[in-house]
This record gives sequence, structure tokens and C-alpha cells, in this order.
Amino acid sequence: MVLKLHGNPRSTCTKRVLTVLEELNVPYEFVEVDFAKGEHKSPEFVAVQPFGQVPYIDDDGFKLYESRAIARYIALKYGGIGKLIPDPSDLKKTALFEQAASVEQSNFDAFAGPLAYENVFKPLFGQQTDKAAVERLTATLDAKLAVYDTILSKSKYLAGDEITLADLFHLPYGSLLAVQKIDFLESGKYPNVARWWKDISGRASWKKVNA
Ligand SMILES: N[C@@H](CCC(=O)N[C@@H](CS)C(=O)NCC(=O)O)C(=O)O
Repeated sequence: MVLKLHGNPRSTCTKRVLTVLEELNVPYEFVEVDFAKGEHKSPEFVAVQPFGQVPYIDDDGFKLYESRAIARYIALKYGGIGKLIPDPSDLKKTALFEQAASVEQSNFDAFAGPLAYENVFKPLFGQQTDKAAVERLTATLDAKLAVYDTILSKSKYLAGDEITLADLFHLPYGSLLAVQKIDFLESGKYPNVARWWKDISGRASWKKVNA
């Protein structure tokens, strides 16, 4: 049975998984979860994803949630050895990959996610943006990307010279920065970041998912 992805096409976390499926040409069926109808809070949904959030996958009866865990599972099962994620038997390469993946969650998502919440999602729901929070988050993200620039001056991608999931994980919230007119990824203020961002955001997989 083909892998089923239960998600919402506008959700950043769903897009994170879709990008990996497209990148690796994995056949899948998309099952749209209707937020407006509250389908993600239904008892059947919460029985699989206890937080009532998208996405989750059903791979021939094996159900898994958390977009980054799903991405790792898909890459290891369908990607072939060493594609987007190192061969698990290579301890040092795997450790460097996990370091980069952790950097994304701790130093990017932790600020770019709340920024998108303030500037993009709150207005959509008729809520007031907290301007002080935006200022604080923007300044922190700026400082974090200065460090990214140093890391990316030494290697092509975050975990070395090969692209991995750790790079792709940045795409959904990274793309929302431009929507907010926050141009740290593109302006050239951080030239190595700009080179890296142009590379990963130009991939056919992401272009398709973000179309
Ligand atoms: N850490 C989770 C986060 C999941 C998440 O926050 N999903 C959002 C969409 S991107 C959602 O379902 N929001 C609706 C809600 O929380 O009620 C993951 O990466 O899968």
C-alpha cells in the first residue's frame, strides 16, 4: 500500500515532509486534513497524533508523527544509503548530521517559527501582532544567522559538503521570512547564507511543494 501523508497543504510541517517525498521521488497519497472543520482535533485523528497536529504518515499500517522524525524515516527507508541522511553505520557522519539538525531546531526554528506566528498567522486569525516580540525575535535570528554564515563559510551545507535533511528542514519557515520582508537569507548581508539559501530554495522539490 502506498504511503499516506495526512496533512494540510498550507502547513509548514506538512511541507517539510512533502519536500522530502518529492526530493526522493517516493510515491505517496496525500490525505488533506481540513483545519476549518477541525478534523485534526477529531477523536480518530488524536488517536494517531495525540497533539491534534499535522502531519502524520501511515506507511502500510505503520503510523508516525513529528515532521522531522517522519523525514528521517522516509530518507532511511526509501532514499537509499546516504541520501539526505548519512548511513547510520557511519557514526561520525551521523553525529555531524544530528548536530546540524539540532542547530536548525534550536537556532532557527525556535525564532523563525514564532516570527511567522506573529507576522503571518496571527493576522490571518484576526489577532494582534506583538511588535516587541517581533523585534526581539528578529534581532535574535539575525545574530543566529551571523553564526550560520561562519559555519557555511567552511562547508557547502550545514552538515558538510553534501545536502542533508538538516538543510531542507529550513525551507518552510525560511520561505516565510521573505513574506514578512525579513531578508536575512537573501540580502547578501550574510553571503554564505545567501549562497546556501539560493541553492536549497531553488531545488525542484521545494519549488513544487511551495507552488
Ligand atoms: N513538531 C510538530 C509540529 C506540528 C505542528 O505544529 N503542526 C501545525 C501545522 S504546521 C498544526 O497542526 N497546527 C494546528 C494546531 O496546532 O492546532 C511537527 O514538526 O510535526
